[in-house]
Amino acid sequence: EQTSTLHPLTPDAISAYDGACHVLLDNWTGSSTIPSHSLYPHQWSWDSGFIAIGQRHLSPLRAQQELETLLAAQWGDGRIPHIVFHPEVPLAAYFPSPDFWRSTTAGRGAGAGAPTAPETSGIVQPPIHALAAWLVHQADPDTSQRRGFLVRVYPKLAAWQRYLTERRDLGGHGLASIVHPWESGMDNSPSWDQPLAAVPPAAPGSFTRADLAHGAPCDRPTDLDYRKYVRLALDYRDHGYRDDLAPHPFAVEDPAFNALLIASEHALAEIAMEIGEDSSAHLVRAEECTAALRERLWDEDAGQFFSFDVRAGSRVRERSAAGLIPLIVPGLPAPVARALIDTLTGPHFGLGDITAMAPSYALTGAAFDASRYWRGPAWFNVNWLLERGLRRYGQPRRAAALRAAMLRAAVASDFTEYVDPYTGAARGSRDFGWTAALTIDLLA
Ligand code: 9WN
Repeated sequence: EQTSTLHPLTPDAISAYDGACHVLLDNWTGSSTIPSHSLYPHQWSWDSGFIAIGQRHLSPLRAQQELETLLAAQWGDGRIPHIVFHPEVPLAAYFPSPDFWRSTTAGRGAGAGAPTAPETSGIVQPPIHALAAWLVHQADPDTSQRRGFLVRVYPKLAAWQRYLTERRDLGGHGLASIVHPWESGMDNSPSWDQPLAAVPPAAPGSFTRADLAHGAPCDRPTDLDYRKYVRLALDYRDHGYRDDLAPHPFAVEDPAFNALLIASEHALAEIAMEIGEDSSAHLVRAEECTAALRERLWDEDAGQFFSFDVRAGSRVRERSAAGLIPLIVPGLPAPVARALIDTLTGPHFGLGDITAMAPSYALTGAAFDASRYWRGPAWFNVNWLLERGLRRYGQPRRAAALRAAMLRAAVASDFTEYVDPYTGAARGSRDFGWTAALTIDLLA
């Protein structure tokens, strides 16, 4: 295993690096990394992408294994499940557990090609994986080549992206739809309130939440949110997770999900070139998706992207930070990039002025709540993406300030899951995987 060279470090940076390494070592299970020992004791899909991006500086081999373990649970139709369950963890430790998803039970996941092992969920999360694989390769090309890393993961990543651009194009305009709020990774974002309004909640008391044993109720989604999450997941499960059969009462085109899809399509093109495959189809798809993103989700008056509710046929005019994440997409027209940066640094998100890290939802939004999960708190993965976007679109000073703020907040909060955007106070679980991993990436 090779450790990559880091920039000269100040004492603060050394302590940040040291603390983050401990979290990653402690959360490593032998083949992948859990987000948290308390709240999330299994492997999560987009967490593993962010974790691999940080882990590549510490152990490129483990970073490769992180992604390989996730991809070993890929379904026949190409989907990467949002959770890969560890068999030795008691069922009661996390809800919904494998007996809820029933991916390996005949007639449930089988129609969509779920593997016979391991147990997984049946929904997905944002497609950061090809981008992560490319960054992991670049950290140590020798180990990657020796292990045939890119050659092995490329067809799987290509099938994953194809699943999203083909089977999940539910709106028919060239964007992938999410069919469950958990698929966005931003579970209780106010952007899902409208599309969820007509979803009938599951009966109260028909399931037991495990999260409230570890998290403060005011930091977590509400019971009503959970009852709707359960209803949607059960309906999908009972249609064998088949996108051609499931009614998908919740179908939303999310700008962050699609921005990561585009960034990953560009990464796939790089990977294809590196291993001598044809990259042109990836570049064409990236361009088509970028055009669709702009046509369908860009709102010039608001200066940001909004989600599109496919069932209602209308935009959801909620200012989520998801609508700024397209800043990671290459080739945005200058006025679009400029407007996104203005929105990020203006009164709605307040970056660099009111807030040190961007909130997950506008400070000015009617649903803003500084504590409740994706309805206001600042998250490290979102801010890591924004930091990349600021650098991409010519804002190195703003990017450096955000980087410094993230490092301070990560260390002061013991690598917490999310923070109050006004005070930086820690929220959610501590020693959180991607917070530690992205700290290491920012220091590298
Ligand atoms: C449901 C693991 C995951 C993250 C998500 C975050 C949270 C799960 C939950 O934890 O979601 O998937 O139980 O709340 O919202 O982004 O991937 O860290």
